[in-house]
Amino acid sequence: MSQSFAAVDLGASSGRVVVGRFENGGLSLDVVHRFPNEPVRVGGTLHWDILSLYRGVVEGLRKAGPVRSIGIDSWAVDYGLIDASGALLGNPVHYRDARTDGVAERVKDLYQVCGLQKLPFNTVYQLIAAEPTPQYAVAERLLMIPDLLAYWLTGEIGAEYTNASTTGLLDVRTREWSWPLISELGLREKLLPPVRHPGELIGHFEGTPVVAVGSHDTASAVVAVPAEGTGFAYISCGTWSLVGLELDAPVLSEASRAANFTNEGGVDGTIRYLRNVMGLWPLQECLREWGSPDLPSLLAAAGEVPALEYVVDLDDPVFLPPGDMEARLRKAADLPSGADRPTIVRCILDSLALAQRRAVREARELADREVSVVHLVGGGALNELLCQLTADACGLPVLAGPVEATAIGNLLVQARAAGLVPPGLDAMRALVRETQHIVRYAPAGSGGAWDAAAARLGR
Ligand code: ADP
Ligand code: LRH
Repeated sequence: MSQSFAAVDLGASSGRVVVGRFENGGLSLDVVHRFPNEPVRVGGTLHWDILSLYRGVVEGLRKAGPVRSIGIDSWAVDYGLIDASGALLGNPVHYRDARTDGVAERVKDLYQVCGLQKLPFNTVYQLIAAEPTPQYAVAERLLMIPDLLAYWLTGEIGAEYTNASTTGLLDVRTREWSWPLISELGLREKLLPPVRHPGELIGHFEGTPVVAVGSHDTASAVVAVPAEGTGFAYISCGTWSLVGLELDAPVLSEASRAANFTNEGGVDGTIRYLRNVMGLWPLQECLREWGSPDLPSLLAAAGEVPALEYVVDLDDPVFLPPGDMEARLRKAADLPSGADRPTIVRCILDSLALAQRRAVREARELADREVSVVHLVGGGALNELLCQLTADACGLPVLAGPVEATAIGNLLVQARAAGLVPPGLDAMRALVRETQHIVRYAPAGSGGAWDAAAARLGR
C-alpha cells in the first residue's frame, strides 16, 4: 500500500498541496502544487477567493496522485455560511475586513470562557457583525474554511477542534461549544456543527479518505516544531508570528488576559499559549506596493543598515488592514523622507524581532516556564536576518525550520492515524528532527541595545 499522504495547506499568502512519503522510518516531502491566495475587494468588502482556492486544492490533489489520505488546514477564524440545501451563502469575508471595527468593544469579556486574545476578527465578533444580514438569517450551518473545503470534497459536515478553538465560542475547559455563551450572545446554536478531532475520518474524496488534522494551520505547525522536552518557545512565522509555549492547561489569570495571551486548542489535548504578533505581513504588504522586488537582495541590503535605528510597535492594530503600509510605517517610525527601502525593511525586521522577544518573555513569565531555546518555523525560517535578530533579541538560540512545518504537522497526524507513526507528540517531533533541515542561530551581543529599543517603545 502507498505510504504517501497529501496535505492541503492554505496560508494567508499562498496555498500548497504537499505529498509526504513515510518510508523506512523517514519522511520525504514533495510540494506538488502551489497557488496564490489573493483576496478580492468587492462591494467595499474584502473577501477570500474561495472558489479559486478550491480549484487549487483539487488541481493539487490530482497532481498528488494516489495517496492513503488527505488532510486540510488553513488560517483560522474565517468561515462560510451554508443554507439548508448546502449552498454557500456569499464569499467568506477576510478577517482583515473592517466589518468588525468596534464590535469587540461592545461585547462582554469572554476570556474566562474561551481563553482567547481579544482580536477584532475572532469569529464571534465577525458573526455578531454578520447577524443583521439576510445571509445570516437563512444560514443553516457555519463551516470554518478547512471544514468548508472538506465538505465540498466529501459532503460531510463538522467542526475540527483546533480551528473551532479560535472562534471564541468554544469553552477552553470543556473543549466543547459553549452553549450558554452562544445563547447569551443571541447566536443560533444550530449553526455550529458537532466538534471532530484530529485523526478522525471525515469522509472520502473520489475514494480517498479525508482525515481531520490540526486544521488550524498554527496547530499543525506546532506539531512539527522539532523540539525536545518542554523547555522551548516557538514562533510560527509567516504572515503572522504566533509566539508562545505548549502547555497542558490554559492560563486564564488576569495578568494573562491583560497581556492579551491566547489559549488555543492544540493536537493531543495541548494548549497553544501564544500571542499573535503582526509577523511578516508588513513586509508582504510593502513588497506588494513595491511591485514584488527580489526579496533576497532586499534582505541582503537591509542587513547592511545600522541596527535598531528605527523601530515601531508592531502589536499596534494600525498595521492590521491592507494598503498604504509604507506610509503607515514611515509615520509610526518617524522615518526621514530620504529613508530607502532597505531601511524600511530593516525597521520591520528589527521591530518584529523586538515584538517576538516581548512575547517570548511574557509567555515565560505568565506561564512560569523555563525556556532555553526558541524554535522558529514557517516561511520566516528562510529569512536569515530575522532569525539572527530574533536570537539576539531573545538572548536565546533560535533553531530555524522546517519551513513547511504546517504541512508536515498535517501529514504527521494523518500518518499517525494510519498507524505509521507511534503515539505522542514526542515521536512526531523526533521524526521532524531526524528528517528536516534545521539551522541554529546563536545569540550575539549583550542584549543592551534591545533593552534600550524596547524602552524607547515603552514596552
Ligand atoms: P503563510 O502560511 O502565512 O502564507 P508562509 O509560512 O508561507 O506564510 O511564509 C511566507 C513568508 O515567508 C513570506 O511573507 C516571506 O516573508 C517569507 N519568505 C518566503 N520565501 C523567502 C525567502 N526566500 N527568503 C526570505 N523570506 C522568505
Ligand atoms: C496564521 C493564523 C493565525 C490566526 C490568523 C488569523 O495563519 O491561522 O494563527 O490568528 O491566521
